[in-house]
Amino acid sequence: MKIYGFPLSPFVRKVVVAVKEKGLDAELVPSNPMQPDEEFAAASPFHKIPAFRDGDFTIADSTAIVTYLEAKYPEPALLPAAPEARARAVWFEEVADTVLTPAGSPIVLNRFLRPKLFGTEGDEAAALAAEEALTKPLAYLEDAVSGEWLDGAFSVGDIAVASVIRTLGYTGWELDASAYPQLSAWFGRVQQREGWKAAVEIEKAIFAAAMGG
Ligand SMILES: N[C@@H](CCC(=O)N[C@@H](CS)C(=O)NCC(=O)O)C(=O)O
Repeated sequence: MKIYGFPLSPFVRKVVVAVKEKGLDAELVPSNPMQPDEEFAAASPFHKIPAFRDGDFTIADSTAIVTYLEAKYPEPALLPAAPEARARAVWFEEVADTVLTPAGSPIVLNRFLRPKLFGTEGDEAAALAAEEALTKPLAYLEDAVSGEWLDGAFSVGDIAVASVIRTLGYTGWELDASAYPQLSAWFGRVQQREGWKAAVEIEKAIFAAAMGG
């Protein structure tokens, strides 16, 4: 199996963590959506990361990839069986993908990508506005944490939300434990999972290579 992408992307990390949570192995092939090579482009028609290959089968989009993994390797489950629980796992995945990520992306762009990778100046006002925009979804998630995970059993929802928080961490942004104590404790538990730790090791190796060692 191959995953195409770069692990700064929370969508890419979601897939890498899902693979490791399932005890599988996949090669993470560094792929740049702005400079797509042929192999990556064949798996991702719109050049978005992540994309995925398993033999002759290719698919793009983190949710589609996790859907494939879940169907092919059902255990351990990342989507619970009960209809309500499954819907809520997908809901938290969507909160991560469609609410948290767009709210936080100006922070990543202006405090990390522009100054550290593109060599251009970041717009700090946009980053500060994004910090403000994050407060509503983070407060929602703070109230949502129930028991050990976001909703009953550990699921793709936990992976997706934690993946966004880790991406924001690259910018120096930190989850404020005094404002979000439940969510901070939950994030600590996610980070202790073997699947997460294995994915972090892959991520570190890719970053080290990309940053020149
Ligand atoms: N819904 C997609 C979103 C993927 C996505 O937007 N990835 C970004 C990187 S975080 C990307 O490839 N951007 C480049 C582009 O849109 O051209 C998924 O879940 O995989």
